[in-house]
Amino acid sequence: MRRVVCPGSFDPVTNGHLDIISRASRLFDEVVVAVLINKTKKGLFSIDERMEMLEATTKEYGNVRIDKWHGLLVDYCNQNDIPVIVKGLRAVSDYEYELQMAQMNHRMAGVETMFMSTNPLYSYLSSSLMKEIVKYGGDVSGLIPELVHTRLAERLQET
Ligand code: COD
Repeated sequence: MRRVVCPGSFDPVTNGHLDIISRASRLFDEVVVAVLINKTKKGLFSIDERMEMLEATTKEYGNVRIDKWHGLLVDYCNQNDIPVIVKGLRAVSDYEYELQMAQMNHRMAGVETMFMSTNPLYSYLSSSLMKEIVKYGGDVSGLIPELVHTRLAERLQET
């Protein structure tokens, strides 16, 4: 079975993430979307909330599983028999850090990283920008799923 992991913060999931996940789901037998827990960075949504939104928005792909992990990604890969990481590249600015991580992950555990170029429709998209725009009532149609928009608007009203 060809299995890959798409790691990230997903706080919250955007159509840019979903584009990468859906393309990976057509290339591999199983895609595991792993929400990486970063205890030093408080997110807007809890890990469980992020996982719930990912479950709902990736259900239609049929071969995507959602999980969470705290620690080194390569340890997750080893424990779950996953030889490949899939990452989305938006711009040259993403490249330098991603290359460094890919090389380190390969050195540590022989895990390969596959980069997918972003869909030009979403190349300027990030979870942080979505939070900022929704906070001030801007238009995010076509950039995040409707259910994420609703949850984001509710959460930002509470804060
Ligand atoms: N288009 C295409 N791809 C996108 C878009 C978009 N619009 N937006 C995001 N992506 C891609 C990102 O490039 C990334 O690949 C993925 O989607 C997740 O994005 P985010 O923003 O949710 O998550 P990040 O960037 O905060 O996640 C960073 C990781 C948690 C993946 C990274 O830090 C990591 O691998 N940490 C694991 C800890 C570890 O092993 N550290 C040692 C590394 S050597």
